[in-house]
Amino acid sequence: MASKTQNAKLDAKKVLEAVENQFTTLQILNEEGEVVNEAAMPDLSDEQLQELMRRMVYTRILDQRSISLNRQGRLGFYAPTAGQEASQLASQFALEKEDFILPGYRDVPPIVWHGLPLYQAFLWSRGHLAGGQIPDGVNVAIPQIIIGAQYVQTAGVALGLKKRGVKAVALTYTGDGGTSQGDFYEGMNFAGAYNAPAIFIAQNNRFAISTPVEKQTAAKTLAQKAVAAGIAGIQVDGMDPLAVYAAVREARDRAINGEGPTFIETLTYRYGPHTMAGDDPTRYRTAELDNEWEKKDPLVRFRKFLEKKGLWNEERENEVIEQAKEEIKEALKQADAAPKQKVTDLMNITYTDLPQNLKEQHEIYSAKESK
Ligand SMILES: Cc1ncc(C[n+]2csc(CCOP(=O)(O)OP(=O)(O)O)c2C)c(N)n1
Ligand SMILES: [Mg+2]
Repeated sequence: MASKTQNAKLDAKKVLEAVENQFTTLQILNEEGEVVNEAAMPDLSDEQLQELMRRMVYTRILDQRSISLNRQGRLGFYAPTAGQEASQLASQFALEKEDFILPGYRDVPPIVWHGLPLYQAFLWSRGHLAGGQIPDGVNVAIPQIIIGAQYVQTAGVALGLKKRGVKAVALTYTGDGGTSQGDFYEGMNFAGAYNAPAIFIAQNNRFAISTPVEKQTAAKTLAQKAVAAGIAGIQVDGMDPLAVYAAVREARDRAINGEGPTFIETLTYRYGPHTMAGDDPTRYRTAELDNEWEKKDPLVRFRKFLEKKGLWNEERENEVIEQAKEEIKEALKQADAAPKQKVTDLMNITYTDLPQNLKEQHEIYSAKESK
């Protein structure tokens, strides 16, 4: 590692400003659904644009249903997603089936759209082991609860893909809070050092539970954290599905061409509480801030964009809503039909050969369970 020498006194402010000024926000669609950056427009067919909108509408309904199912005690852990549809779904949309996704706890929609059956996502929410048994050919991990841990795992998966010569990437999500964790830096640094085909996304929804991002870090952008890892970094408007898609698609192209990992900060917002476990966002967020972000809504701006092109209308949207409700109902039925979880099931899926100390417990539980 060669470095140039310099004798001038360190101008700390100038050094920081030079870095910060590089990280402006990529936007393609403004809040009115107008294209403001034709040059960055991704190459998507009319059908693909409609499909992306369909997924965002569907996922908003899934979020509403999941919240009410949680309140009825029919789902377990749930972290609301409304507001983050462009960030979560346009990023997944830019991937291919052979790519891997390593999600955080809020990123259930991207793994469902990547192939995890919805009923399994419901079982995962309930803490049922069948929720974590990913079908063959579905390249997703179950959502990570430990903040940032998936960044390290992603570096490993990406390196594995590279070593096997597979033209695919590993993509992971964390939040703004996640970028304060050691694992965040370790994962990106490792992937950079090994030039592994990884895409690291930080969905900056401005809060880590109740802690605002300004209190998390002195960095003016999260995107600039890529610099220290020696990898590409970009900040995108996370309420703009086209900007998110373009950034991820380009990151994917670079990664599979051997040009290394990318870190993407998406500027977004969660409209709901942190999780359904009882935090009250009105205690740490103002109504003004909520309103400001609701005006940026990804569904609203994408709908306007598509309507102007004659690619979307109310009827189409209602069809999607009805289909979503129907499929959610079916998935719930399927989740309800899963066999009751047994202690011996947990032992059986964890070990091929039970260790001595568990053999005895296995016998005790088998006897109880067969009654
Ligand atoms: C290592 C670790 N520390 C603390 C927690 C508790 N915790 C759960 S969510 C959360 C906030 C994370 O915020 P952020 O990364 O911004 O993601 P968001 O929930 O906003 O999507 C914390 C601190 C945890 N799960 N893991
Ligand atoms: Mg956050």
